[in-house]
Amino acid sequence: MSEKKFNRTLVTAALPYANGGVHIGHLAGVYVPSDIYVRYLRLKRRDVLFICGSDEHGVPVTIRARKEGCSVQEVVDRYHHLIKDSFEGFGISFDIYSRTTSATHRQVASDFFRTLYDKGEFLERESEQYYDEEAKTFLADRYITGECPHCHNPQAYGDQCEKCGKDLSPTELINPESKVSGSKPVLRKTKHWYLPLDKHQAWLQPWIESHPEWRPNVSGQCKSWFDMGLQPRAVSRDLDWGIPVPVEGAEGKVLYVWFDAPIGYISNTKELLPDSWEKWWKSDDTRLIHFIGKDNIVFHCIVFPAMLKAEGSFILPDNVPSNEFLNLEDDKISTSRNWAVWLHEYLQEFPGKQDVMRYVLTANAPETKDNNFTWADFQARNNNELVAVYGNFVNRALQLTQKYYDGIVPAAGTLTESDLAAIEEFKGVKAEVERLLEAFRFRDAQKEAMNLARIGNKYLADAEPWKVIKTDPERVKTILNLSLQLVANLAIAFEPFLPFSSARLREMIAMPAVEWDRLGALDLLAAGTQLGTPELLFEKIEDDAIAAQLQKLADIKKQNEAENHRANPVKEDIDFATFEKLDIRVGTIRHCERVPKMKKLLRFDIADGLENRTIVSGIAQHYEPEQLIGRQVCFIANLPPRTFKNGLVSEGMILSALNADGTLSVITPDRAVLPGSEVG
Ligand code: B3M
Ligand code: ZN
Repeated sequence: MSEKKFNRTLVTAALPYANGGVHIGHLAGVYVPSDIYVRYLRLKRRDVLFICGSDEHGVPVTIRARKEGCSVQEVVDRYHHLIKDSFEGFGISFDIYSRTTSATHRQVASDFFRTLYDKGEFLERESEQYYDEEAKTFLADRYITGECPHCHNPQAYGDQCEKCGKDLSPTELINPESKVSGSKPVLRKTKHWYLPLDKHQAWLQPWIESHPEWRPNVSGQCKSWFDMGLQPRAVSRDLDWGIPVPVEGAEGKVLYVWFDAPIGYISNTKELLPDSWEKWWKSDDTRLIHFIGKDNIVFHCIVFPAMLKAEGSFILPDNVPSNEFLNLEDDKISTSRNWAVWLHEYLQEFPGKQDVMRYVLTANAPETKDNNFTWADFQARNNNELVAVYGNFVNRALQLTQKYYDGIVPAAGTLTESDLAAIEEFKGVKAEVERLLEAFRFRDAQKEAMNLARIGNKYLADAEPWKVIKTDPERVKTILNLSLQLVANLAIAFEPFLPFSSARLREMIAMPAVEWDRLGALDLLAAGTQLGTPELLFEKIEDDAIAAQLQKLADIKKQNEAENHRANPVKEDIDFATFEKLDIRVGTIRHCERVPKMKKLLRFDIADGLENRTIVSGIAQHYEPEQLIGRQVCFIANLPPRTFKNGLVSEGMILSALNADGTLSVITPDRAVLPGSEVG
């Protein structure tokens, strides 16, 4: 944080596109860290607002509507609610979660554009863009496909080739085609408004350089943009979904989604606080923090600040913490490939386990590099950390108090050296957690909180009150008093990270309020306090729950492969006479057995309507012999006999289809025919 004195903090979290649900990548990258931060600030009694909402304009939602065959309005309505509920389910504590189709936003975004327009902050430029003459519409880059000039993938998009990953512009595509009508698009002149970022570079660059505390991935990306030299950027589009460009002669044009979306932070604040929103956006003593994913860096560090500056009355962000990406089981998370753990599904499949996911995503947060989520790690962190360390300590302390003192907090006597050593160890926790949270180092901060549980666990294991109770019952009172103080500290320390568990724990220890500033205190629970009923704070996650998730992913992978499968190119043509020479027939398998010492081979005794024959086929890895006996198969009848090493002779070849995943299927007539029937 810069030395400036701030009196309030305005925290925004990137507005997710309402073109699908939200998944663990969103949660890990933006919403869990921002929620931890805001919860912490609230606990510190700082003046804070937490703003978010759905991003309901732009091409992504229109593509989704086309895919689902419904109206764009239906799409954004459906996903807005799904996303909102998912966030609520995970305890993401926004002060407002609105949408960019709200009336307030329309007005604010429109006025914002108009102000910049009136101040002469835009360039007007004509350019040539692809137009679909059949559908009578200009085409967004994503609506044009064609051959990639680099790798010759025939299905590249106008903005990117998903096969070779290269960024493209639509005019680079070979044989472009409109996704809307399938027709060949033509170039047409169109006019747009541009934000001259090149003119803004002169102040943007030193401004970002004045923030050495920003994460290196953020400043690094900005630096590479500056090195390339900023270019004017179009802020309008030819599209029929969005906020109309509020100037004369702009029919059919809407604000570019990346122009209107960040203004959503402002309009949602205004919707929440119609009378006092300006204090949050226009006073120097507000600290503005944008939590975003790494693909949004340029928009939040360069484009939006340039817009705010051009408007003239707004503050600029003080920090833009951005995470790298989270992969899922070593593969990039992708909405279109359905490669994700969807939050709404998780909430149903793991009811009451929101904190487990919050914990795992923070423990494994992609703060400095891309990271990987695996279900095995999820299970291990739950079972070995939440259950075995945190839960175990809490449970032992509460159960023993229940057993020895009917759940009433005993008074501590004189502290021993080992008590003092444990106290010494956890003294620094508050300062450390705070330092790390203020520096947006959530992963380390949570580790520090977990350390508190480790200290407690070790203390209890070393002090062994269950043994001492037989020889020195007075001493046990001190041990449990101190343990319970540690338990109460855990409820506070984990409050920003695991709010559901902290609330449950507070109920169990009869500690209604969280006083963050008392974190570290040893008199949080007064002697004589009657505790509530102890329950397990976390439960073990069994192997079958994990196996079910892995199976689900395996099914998705299989489905994707099937959808993307392209068969091998067809072989060179042959003439019909050559084909006619092939004698393909149906035979009935009379007997089938494995060939000793030949792992791959099956030996078939085939009824062929003549003298019957033996065929040896290398399909033993795909079938058990019993599965095949009695079945009919197709075989080539006029190949010369082939002798195997062990002397076996095969009189033909059984036909089968090889699947892309390596599995194999013999070809069977779909109705029984007489053995020897000819296939043609
Ligand atoms: N909707 C992009 C995204 O979901 C975009 C963020 C807008 S933040 C103003 O990644
Ligand atoms: Zn390509």
